[in-house]
Amino acid sequence: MRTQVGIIGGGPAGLLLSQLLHLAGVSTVVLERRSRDHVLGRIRAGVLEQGFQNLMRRAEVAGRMERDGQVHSGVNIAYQEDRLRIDLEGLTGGKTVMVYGQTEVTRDLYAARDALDGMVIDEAADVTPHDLESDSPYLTFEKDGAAERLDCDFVIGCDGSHGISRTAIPADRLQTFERVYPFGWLGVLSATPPVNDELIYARHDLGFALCSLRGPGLSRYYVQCRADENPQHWSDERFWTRLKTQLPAEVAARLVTGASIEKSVAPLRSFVAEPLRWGRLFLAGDAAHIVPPTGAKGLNLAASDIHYLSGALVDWYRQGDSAGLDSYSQRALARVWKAERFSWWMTALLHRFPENEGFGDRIQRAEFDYLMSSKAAQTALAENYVGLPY
Ligand code: RFL
Ligand code: PHB
Repeated sequence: MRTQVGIIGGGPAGLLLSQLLHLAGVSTVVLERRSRDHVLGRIRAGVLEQGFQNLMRRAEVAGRMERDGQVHSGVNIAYQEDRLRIDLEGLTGGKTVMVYGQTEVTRDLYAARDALDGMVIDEAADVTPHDLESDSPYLTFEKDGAAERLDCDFVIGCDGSHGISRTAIPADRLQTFERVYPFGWLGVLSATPPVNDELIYARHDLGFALCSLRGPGLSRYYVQCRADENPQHWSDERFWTRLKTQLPAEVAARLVTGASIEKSVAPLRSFVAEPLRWGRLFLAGDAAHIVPPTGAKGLNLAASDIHYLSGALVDWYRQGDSAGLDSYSQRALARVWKAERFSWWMTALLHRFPENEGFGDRIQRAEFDYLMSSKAAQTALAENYVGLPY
């Protein structure tokens, strides 16, 4: 097989890139390790920045998002019983976020690739890149037990945090930066009306909690847990009791509980690999960087990487111009590090750090009190939450 751009990973980053390149006349093949049902069964992000929404429009996949997504003009932060609404729209000159699940984004992208006869090969095993330093790299993989080879001009690693593309870069050519947090998030999806029409991020003595949503009858809640927590040890009742305890009383009183549809634990981690290029290999999305979900930035960062990278590849194919490819790593990383900072800051503000009792707790409280009293601090939060410019 031969294509122009070989993409490893059929998550949002890989599918979005494939769709944008296709519309610009560049051929792609996406190799995805899992089955489509598995990919579409993952419950992940829910908050889309305007830059992400614009990319969906450019990719001609925004129809359902425009119809079913909810525009949110504010977000709430609670600290014990105190509550603060951050007026995203008012503080950013009119910017908002869209609540629309990553699962739906991925479904829309798959539908669009299918409609254009895009080549997405699922259950591709043992995907391995070769000759990345040459002008003619290729990928080998196994499909239905048969060995396959895909020749291409470029290989794009969109294979998430546990992918193989990053490991193809020699260790002495890659620098990594990491912070592992001593906790995780236990998430529950339930077919219950959301407790609030806007998100509530809550800090309580017992730890962090988040009330999010997917639609009028579908709620997504999280509570801070141990990083190695087993979700099976959490009955629905145990989860609801913990969540209620950690929310302001007035919110807890309104909480409608019900059977969970999905329950999972996500460890919290910050990670960046530099640079995002080695020869003809480019990394994008979670393959290159991870943020803790507190700032709602992971999926949005994958999208801004794809914005830079798709433009750079199109310039190369249309005009033979390699400037965009040469500056991709530096441009993307500049935005990545700002989102890393914001996600780290939100995480530090809102979680209980086991080693932090005493001084650290007081500093967190002071940070929240400052936020309550300062429009400048709220503006800084709002401008990061809606997404820094591309
Ligand atoms: P993905 O989605 O992980 O997709 C990578 C794909 O690559 C496949 N793959 C391979 N394919 C072939 N060969 C291999 N060797 C492969 N290895 C892996 C995988 O099967 C998969 O299909 O990465 P991508 O596309 O970069 O997208 C990134 C986002 O998924 C991620 O950043 C977000 O989900 C993070 N995130 C959030 N981001 C936001 O912007 N807003 C949010 O509100 C938000 N909330 C969250 C989140 C992540 C969470 N979890 C579970 C970590 C909430 C949670 C709980
Ligand atoms: C979600 O709805 O899953 C969600 C929302 C906001 C976050 C993280 C996750 O910061």
